[in-house]
Formats: sequence, C-alpha cells, structure tokens
Amino acid sequence: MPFLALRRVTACLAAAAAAVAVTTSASPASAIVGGSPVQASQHPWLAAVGTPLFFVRPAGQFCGGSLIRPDKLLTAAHCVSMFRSTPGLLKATFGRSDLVGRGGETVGVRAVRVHPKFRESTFKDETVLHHDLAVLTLARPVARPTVPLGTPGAERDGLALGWGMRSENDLLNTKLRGVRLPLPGDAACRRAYGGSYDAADMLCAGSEKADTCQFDSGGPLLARGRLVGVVSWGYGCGKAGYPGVFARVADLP
Ligand code: 4AZ
Repeated sequence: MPFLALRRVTACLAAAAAAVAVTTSASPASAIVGGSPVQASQHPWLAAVGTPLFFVRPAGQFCGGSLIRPDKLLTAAHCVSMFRSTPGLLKATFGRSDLVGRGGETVGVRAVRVHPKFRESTFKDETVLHHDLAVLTLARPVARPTVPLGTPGAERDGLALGWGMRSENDLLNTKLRGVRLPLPGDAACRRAYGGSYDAADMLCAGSEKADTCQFDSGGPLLARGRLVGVVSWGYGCGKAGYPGVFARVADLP
C-alpha cells in the first residue's frame, strides 16, 4: 500500500477510534431518542457505509447512504473524504436490519466524489460541516429502487434512519432504527449555532427527544417519502436547544 494511502487510513482509524472514545465518555442523552427498530427491507435504497478496516463495528459500518441512481449512493462528505484516493476500501450494504449477520447485499465502491465546496469550521468544540455531501459510484449497479430527492415543504416533521447510537450506554447498537424528527425551521438552528448555520446548504431537524448521533451520519432525512437531507453535524446529541443539522440534498452540484 502506498505510504500516503496508509497514512490516510491510519488517520481515518484514529478518527474513528476518537469518535468511539467521545461517544463512550462524553455523549449526552442519546441518538434516535424516541425512535424504534425499522426493517431494512422497508427502505431497500438505504445502505450502511463501512470499511473492513473499521473493525470496532460490525460490517465496519460508520455511516449511512441513500441510493439515488442504480450505481450512485449519496452520503456525507465527512464520512468519505479521507477515502477519495482509496475508494476500493469502502463497502455499501443494503437490506441488512442488523449489522451483525450476513443478510442483504454488499457492493464495493469505485469512486468518491466530494462536494467541491465541502469544508469544516468549528462551533464550540464541534466540527461544523459545510456542503457536507458526497456521491459514491458503486462497483456495479444494483437492482434496487432509488429514493427520489426533494426539498422540505410545509411538513412539520421528517423521518431519519440509521444504525447509530441510541444513548451513551449503547455503544454497540447495531440495529437499524428510525425516528420522526420535528422540523423546527432555520430560525431554531440560527438561534443555536449563529453564523455557523447556513440555511443555503443546511437543514435543521430534531429535539431533545428525537435526534441523530454518531454513526447516523450520511444517512437520510425523508419528508413525504423524499430524501431532503443527509445527517451531518450538531452540538452533541439530544441536547435541548441544539437541533441536528443536515446537508440539504438540493445543494448537490
Ligand atoms: C456524528 O458525530 C453526529 N445530533 C451526527 C449527528 C449529530 C451529531 C453528531 C446531530 O456523526
């Protein structure tokens, strides 16, 4: 393996290990609070994104993704930017309700395209993610329905899906869950995050009772069955006054 790639992978694993450490030590409340188990077969376009290198999680899962073309998976840029030159290390698994097990369909990744304006800044000690979108080209097209893209309208809530953490005592959740998140509007996130929140490319969803968290990133926020957002960032998880922030899929270049 070339040195650069190895260094990138090492950095990735270090980041992943750090994410786990943060989750175990400092995680407040929980993710997918108020959510419930979901069968992956109900959302055949939904994938767990992982790498065999991330051995601390079954299937090496660290993010989610949504099939938007037979060979294109939409996810978060921060999930995959370190794999830009080594896309072959990534895997997408569809149709697996529990990451422990062999069900569903696993496909390799041939290319990683990150939003050209993707960048990071900071809010308190959280990383703020701008234009946090990436498209993975799968090694082959899959025979699965795609999810239609949309923009949120007047609806009061949306549905988020993910294999991420439910609470600080739930490090090892491996089951797919779904949660209805209130859509409090841009003003709520501006109150929480000030200038770090940019309504042009971000969307605000969640409450202290319903939120997303570590390992839900890259996964979908649906409104009326359309994909409107991608799980991106937030100040902690389930913290009152700090809704989750999603990348608007309408920001796809
Ligand atoms: C994360 O670390 C993460 N509560 C995802 C979503 C939120 C916070 C953190 C929003 O992947």
